[in-house]
Amino acid sequence: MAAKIPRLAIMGHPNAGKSSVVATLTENDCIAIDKRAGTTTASDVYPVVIDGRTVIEFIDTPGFQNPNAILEWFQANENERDLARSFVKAYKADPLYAHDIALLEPVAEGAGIILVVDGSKRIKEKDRVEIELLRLTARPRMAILNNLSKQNRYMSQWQDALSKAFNSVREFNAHRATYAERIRLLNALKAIDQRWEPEVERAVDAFASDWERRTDQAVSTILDLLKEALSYKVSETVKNSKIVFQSGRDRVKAEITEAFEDGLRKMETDAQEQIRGHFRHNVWNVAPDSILGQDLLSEEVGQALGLSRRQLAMVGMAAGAASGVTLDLATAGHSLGTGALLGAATGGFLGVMGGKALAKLNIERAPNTHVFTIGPVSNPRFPFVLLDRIVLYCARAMNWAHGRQAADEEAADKVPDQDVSKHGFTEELSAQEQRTLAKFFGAARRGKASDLEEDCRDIIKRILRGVSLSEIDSRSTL
Ligand SMILES: Nc1nc2c(ncn2[C@@H]2O[C@H](COP(=O)(O)OP(=O)(O)OP(=O)(O)O)[C@@H](O)[C@H]2O)c(=O)[nH]1
Ligand SMILES: [Mg+2]
Repeated sequence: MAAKIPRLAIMGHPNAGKSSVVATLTENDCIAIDKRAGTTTASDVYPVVIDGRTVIEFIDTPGFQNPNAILEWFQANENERDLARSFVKAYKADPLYAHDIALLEPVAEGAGIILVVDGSKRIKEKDRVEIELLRLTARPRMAILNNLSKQNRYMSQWQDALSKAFNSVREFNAHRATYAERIRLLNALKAIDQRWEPEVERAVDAFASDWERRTDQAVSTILDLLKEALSYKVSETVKNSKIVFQSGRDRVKAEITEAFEDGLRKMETDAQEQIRGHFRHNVWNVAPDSILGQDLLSEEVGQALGLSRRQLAMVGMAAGAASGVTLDLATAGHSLGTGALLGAATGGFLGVMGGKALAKLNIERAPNTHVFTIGPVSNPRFPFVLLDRIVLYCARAMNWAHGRQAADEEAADKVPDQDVSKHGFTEELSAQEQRTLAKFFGAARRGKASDLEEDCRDIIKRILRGVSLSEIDSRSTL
């Protein structure tokens, strides 16, 4: 017989944040959430499906309509063995209780209960009624304290009241919860009823291995982006008659430069889309001042991310010596390479990062034509910037709770800004790891496979793992 799937009904007052909790736990950002009360009007089952198999189910509900009447009935019938089931049986046909029956039906059939309360508000009589009513169902039950307006004054009162009636009481913020916090909450479900332990354990294991697989997919996406972007070239064959004058040559250079830069931007946005897919985000927004909202090739991004000048010089020398490629770092800032019509010299056609051109432009003579080629990227800073930015994007995708959706970050209860320094992840790596990456980038530029790819995979995976377990600051406010 197939194992029983744990099923939990999410209960609580209108606007307590029930749907937000379901959205975050099931990673479903399409569930209706709104600041107005009464958004959820019917109970809906949200299964978590991993590898085509449902591992746990959450039921989003509109909450009780007549809690006082139900409690009275429960108290009057306290000797019934299963109050939820008896109540449903007694009132199934009564239209007055249609909503409450819909709510209690899954509980009557054995679902556990998660009560969501807003711990920033004072406890009222109707809260006590619901707490007692849920206690009397005798189902496995957990209470989640959501501190919606960041008031700690009532939290300990809530803890006291809830811990008398629930098997477990936990604080959980459906807007800020990370993967690690979700797993901790699921793990705590094991304790609410020993009989559930094996099924919940299976669900938690499935979550963890799914997360591992998605992290691997993200690392592959990142490596593919790096290889594609660093070996990228754009060529255009132009008839000699079109470039007799300088203005004609400038036009071709401008066109090809734009095509090259747009190509890089598109590769980044394609990789971002894949990462959003890996982490199931349909709704997505970033603060306008975020480093993720700015142009990849802008000076701001170039300065905020990547290695420091000193680190870059160190890896440049190591990678250059190993591969026979001179990165010309001694003259950083005014190195323009051979055969190239570049940045400063031609009035800034090519993007410049850290004082160096992004790529070199070559013009080759052919019969009746000239072939203009730009690429691959020669700027030593760019690969680290590209890597940092896609890792940052990934950190955001991994840690952005689905219940937060596109929440208004300017709202009064916005989480206070952290004091984050604007620098990237690669800067924190060891010199050895930075050299490994630099050598891999060097091979990618030459379009060659590198035996360092697996080492780079490990380095990037370690960063992503640290980010998702909050061991590494994910700089989500960047
Ligand atoms: N800041 C913050 N806001 C939250 C949090 N959880 C929910 N909210 C907000 O609270 C409001 C209500 O959230 P819902 O999840 O729709 O609440 P609900 O209990 O399902 O509401 P009904 O379906 O109307 O009963 C929304 O504006 C949410 O964005 C949270 O953890 N932090
Ligand atoms: Mg709702």
